[in-house]
Amino acid sequence: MKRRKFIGRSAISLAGISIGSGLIKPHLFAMTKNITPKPIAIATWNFQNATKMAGKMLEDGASALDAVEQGVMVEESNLKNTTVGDGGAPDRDGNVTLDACIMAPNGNAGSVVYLKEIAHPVSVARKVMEETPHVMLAGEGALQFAIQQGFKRKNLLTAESEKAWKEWLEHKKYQPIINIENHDTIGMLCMDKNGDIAGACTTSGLSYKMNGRVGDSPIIGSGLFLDNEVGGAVGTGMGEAIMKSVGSFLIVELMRQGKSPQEACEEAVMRTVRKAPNYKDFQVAYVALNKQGEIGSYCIHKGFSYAKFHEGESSDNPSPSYLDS
Ligand code: SD4
Repeated sequence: MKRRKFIGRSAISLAGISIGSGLIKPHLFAMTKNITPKPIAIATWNFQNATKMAGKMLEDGASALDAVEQGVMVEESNLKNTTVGDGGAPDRDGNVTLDACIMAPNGNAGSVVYLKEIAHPVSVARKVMEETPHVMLAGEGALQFAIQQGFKRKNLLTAESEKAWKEWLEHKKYQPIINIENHDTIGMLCMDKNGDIAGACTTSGLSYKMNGRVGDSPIIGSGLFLDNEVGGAVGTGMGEAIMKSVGSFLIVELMRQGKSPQEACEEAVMRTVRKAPNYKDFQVAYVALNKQGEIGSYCIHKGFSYAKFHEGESSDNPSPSYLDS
């Protein structure tokens, strides 16, 4: 190979394509830039109480894993939030069933699906991750495990949720509501002072879903995925659409290939838009964070935003959308 050509190739290699048989990943360059990571917490929707809790913990030196768990627990406890944790809307038969997952910087993951009567499913998911050889526990087994771990049973159906469900029973129209009152499933990503990333996602799923239905939120790769070398992504909206495109995994892999978080979120939403003829009937939204602390978000319908806590400041950040409404 001529010297000039070789130099040309080397330059491309250093820009992140390849050297010899090895692959140089773009993020490795950024990591060598001597950046001091600034802790950051982001979450789907305007859940600023949750990102504030997590962000302040991170500033005090907490790990991303502890911060993300405590952060989403704020919404699991919020009785006014009828799509997460305690007070979540029931399925069409009146059961409140919760889905949640958590991922650690080392790639470990835990998840619970169709969990009843436990107010903090994210903490049960963490126990699955840390105390069992498994990733996911479902239904009765997940409940038994939670009780063994010391979690207390509780009736999660509030009087308000029961009333709304009984009103729904009168017409039984199953229609996903786009941007339910602007608060919804919480998916959170945190980066701590070491630059390590963790994530969590927790929900009661779609209101009045079929008994037994599980959505994207507890599915590693769908509602949440991260790779501590690259970044992370979380999704919210119509879980069926997110699962069919394995949206969060897709975003992380696109970032690994060099796309910005924004470009990666846009591509993931477009996969759904291109494949689902009825995409106008539901919302799908993603928010992503890369290792350099860059954030991206995109959704089908206007109205989605993400909460952020960074350098002592809390904000709500409206997301660009594919449709104007
Ligand atoms: C689900 N993705 O169970 C969740 C619900 C949600 O906006 O995020 N709704 O499908």
